[in-house]
This record gives sequence, C-alpha cells and structure tokens, in this order.
Amino acid sequence: TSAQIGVTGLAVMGSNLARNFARNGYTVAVHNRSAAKTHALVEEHGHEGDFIAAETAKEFVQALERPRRLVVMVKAGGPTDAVIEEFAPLLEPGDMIIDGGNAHFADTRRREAALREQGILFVGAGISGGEEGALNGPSIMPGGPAESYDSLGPMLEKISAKAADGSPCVTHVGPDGAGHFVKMVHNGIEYADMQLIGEAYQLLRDVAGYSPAQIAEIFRTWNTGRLDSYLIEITAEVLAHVDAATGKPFVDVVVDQAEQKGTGRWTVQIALDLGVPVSGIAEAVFARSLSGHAALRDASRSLAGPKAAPLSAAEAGAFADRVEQALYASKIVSYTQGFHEIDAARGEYDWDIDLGKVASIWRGGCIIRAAFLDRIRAAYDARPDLPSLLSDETFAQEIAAAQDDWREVIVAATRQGVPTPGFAAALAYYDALRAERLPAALTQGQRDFFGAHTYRRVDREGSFHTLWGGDRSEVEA
Ligand code: NBP
Repeated sequence: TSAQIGVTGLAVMGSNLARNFARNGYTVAVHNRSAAKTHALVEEHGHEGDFIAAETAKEFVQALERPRRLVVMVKAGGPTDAVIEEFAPLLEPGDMIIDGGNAHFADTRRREAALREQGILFVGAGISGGEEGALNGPSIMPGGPAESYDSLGPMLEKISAKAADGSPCVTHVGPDGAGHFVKMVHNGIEYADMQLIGEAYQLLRDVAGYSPAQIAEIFRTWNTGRLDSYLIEITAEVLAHVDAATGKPFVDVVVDQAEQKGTGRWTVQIALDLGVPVSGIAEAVFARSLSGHAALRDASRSLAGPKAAPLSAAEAGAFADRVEQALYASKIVSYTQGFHEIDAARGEYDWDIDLGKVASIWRGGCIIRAAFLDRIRAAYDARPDLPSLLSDETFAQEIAAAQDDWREVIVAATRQGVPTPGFAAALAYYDALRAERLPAALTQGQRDFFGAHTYRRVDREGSFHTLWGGDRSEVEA
C-alpha cells in the first residue's frame, strides 16, 4: 500500500495534522528528522488510522503514491529550506510540496519559483487554529499553482474546519505566496483583536471598577451578541480562572509582558512597504513591544498621571455597554485595515484573491473565527469591488450608531490615564477617512517650502511650486 499524503516534521502541529488526515480515512506516511517522534506518533496513535512510518527521506518518498503530496511542518525559516533541499532531489515533476509552516510569503514566492523550475508544485499553505485546530479541523489558506488544488483541495476540504453552514474553511487563495500572505494578515488581525479585547478589559477594571470574575461575566454576555467569537469566549475563560497556588485571579499572577513570534510584525512591515495604513494592527504590535520594556516601565512608574475618580457602581453598567460599542467599532476598523492590506497585495503581486472567500474561510477553525466574518463575507459578496469595509452600508450604519459611545469611552480612558492605543487609533483612522479636509495640504506646502517637492491644486490640473525664497509667485513644475 502507498500513502495518499505524507507529513514530515512531527512536532505538535505536524503530528496532529497527520492524525487528522488519518482519521479522515487517508493513508499517511509520517517522517521526522529524528525518528523517535515518528515512532512515538505511530505507537500512541497508530490505532486512529493508517500510518506508514518512514525513518529516512528516501523511505518516506517511496511510501507516497504518485504524484506525491508531501506536507512539511517544520520550524519556519532555515529548517524549511533544509527540508526542501533534502527532499526536492528525490521528487519527480508533478509532485507537490505543501509547506504548512508559518513561512514569510516572500520566502514562499522564492521557493515556489525555484521548485517550479524542477516541475514540482510548491504550495505555501497558511494553517490556523493551533494544535487543537490541526487535529480537529484548522482553517487552511493554500497558495501556489491553481492546478495543485485539483487533487489537494478535496483532501484539505475534508480535514479542514467547517463553518456553521457546513462549508469547508479552505480555498485556493491565490498563486505562489498568496496563502501565506493571507495567513500573515490573519495573524495581524488576531493581534489587533487581542489588543482591543485587552483594552476593553482594562477599562472595565480600572475605570468601571469590575473584578476579573465580573468582567468574565460581561464577556460571556457579549459573546452571545455581535461580538460572538472564539477570542471573546476564551477571554472569559482566562479571566474567570483562579490561580490555585495563591487564590488570586490568574490574570493577576501572570507577568504583564506580552511576547510575539513575528507574524504581526510582518503584517505591519509589509503594510509599510505597500503604503497601507494598518494603524490598529501596528498599535497592537507596539503595545506588546512596550509591555516587554521592563526597565523602561520601572523607570517610568513615578511619572505624573491624572487624578480622576473611578465611576460609581451605578455608572459602571452603562459604561460597560459603551465599551462594547467601542470594541465593536474598533474591530470593524481593524478588519477594514487588514482587508485593505490583502487588497493592496492583489494589485502589487497580481494575485486574484477573493476577499469574500477569505472572510468565509476564517469563519471556522482559526483563532479569529467569529460570527462577524459572515457579515464581512456578505459585504464582499454583495459588492466584490467594495473599496473598503467601511463603505459597506451595514458596517457604516453600525459605526454611526456606535460612534458617540466610542468617543466617550476614549474620553473616559484619557481622563483616567488608561492607555487605549487600539481604540484611539481606530477612531483616528475613521475620522481621518471621513474628514472633508486633512492637514496633508499643509504637509505638501511644507514639503514644497523646504524641498521644492511641488504640490497639486484643488482647482487646476498639473504640479506647482511656489518660489518661497523669492517673490512667492507660483510656477508650473
Ligand atoms: P516547531 O516549529 O517547534 O518545529 C519543530 C519541528 O521542526 C520538529 O519536527 C523538528 O525536528 C523540525 N526541524 C527543525 Br526545528 N529543524 C529541522 C531541520 N533542519 N531539518 C528537519 N527538521 C527540522 O513545530 P510546531 O510548533 O509543530 O510548528 C510547525 C510549523 O507550524 C511551524 O512553522 C509553525 O510556525 C507552524 N504553526 C504552528 C502553530 C502552533 O500553534 N504551534 C500554528 C500554526 C502554524 P526534530 O524533532 O528532529 O527536532
């Protein structure tokens, strides 16, 4: 017998993915650099399906039916290149390598181009959902040549998460690095969602005076409404958890320095290159960085803050409702920014990415899964050329209804000295987009003054320069 699919790299993600394929009836060849993991997997989970354990790369490749489908689940970066270098010479034209790691999309583009020369189909596939998702159904974002999806697609559809309407959370996202790009933006949006939730928590705690247990209850209530999502659900769990050793709320015994692995940072770096304002995502990445500057924070604790009284218990409930509005409005903005970045990549790399489809495959399996994504899908389905999510009438109306509360929450935060970079950046983005006039006109004037960079006029075509050092008359540039 031969295997329909192979998985090499059997740490948590790879072994769970291999088990997921096996549980869905596929014969799976399994391989790991150090064979101990391979044997451990088959010993512990061999009864779940048909596995073929391979000790060497050659055995692994031989175990696969042709054309071969080989999933690589190793540490992203150098290890992925090492594995490709090891396996590519053993493969034949028409075979397929699927990289399920968190690769940078530029690496995926490079690898795809190199392997295409050899006739090997290289599919960079973003996989979200952590270890639980890998086992029971992740959201999968495969890129690579479209033809790869003919044989790979049905298998991925089988092992993927299913949205509430039963549709699989996987689609061929677009060519070469498009899948990993979309996975990267998914993670950027995830950072923003988490930051906004964090700000909501801190406001409920420091401004409204609620305890973590009470805030957990508030989040549970929110989770029955339009904020219904995996992240809100687990936030309630984390906040309700009590530390066994001290009896204190768990959230109070954890060091408040957030870590990151890099995909959020990439989202911002690429957005800077593409010229896309993803301010909400950027603030989320910076907030994690700031939290980690322990010495700087220690040195700054004595800085002056405002002296505002917290809210009374009577005011707290209404304030919590306002925070829900602020969170929802800010969330719309961060998704708007993330989708703008994907849209910009479509133009930059000539990728035919269906934005509505992207929203639809994030509805299940992944970390940002939420009822909300159904609405984003509907917005793009109704108008595929939507210039921005904020141009969708439903979202625009919801923000219109939320904006007074959103502003009040940021005022309250400012008055009490509670940092809300995510809420505030989202509101500033919204206000900048709807502004009749921006100070960019002044910026252009300054640039023309010191650097003769020229400007355009509102009333005439062409580029102009004012002779600032002379008689200040205007010349056509
Ligand atoms: P790790 O990222 O911890 O990688 C460990 C695996 O890489 C082991 O199988 C290890 O083999 C193998 N490996 C390394 Br390290 N260097 C190698 C080399 N030079 N040649 C061959 N194999 C090598 O595993 P993970 O947490 O399961 O994640 C796998 C991929 O999935 C990563 O790219 C990750 O970013 C991505 N991902 C992870 C999650 C998650 O929630 N953890 C979610 C989504 C995506 P060894 O056993 O011989 O050392």
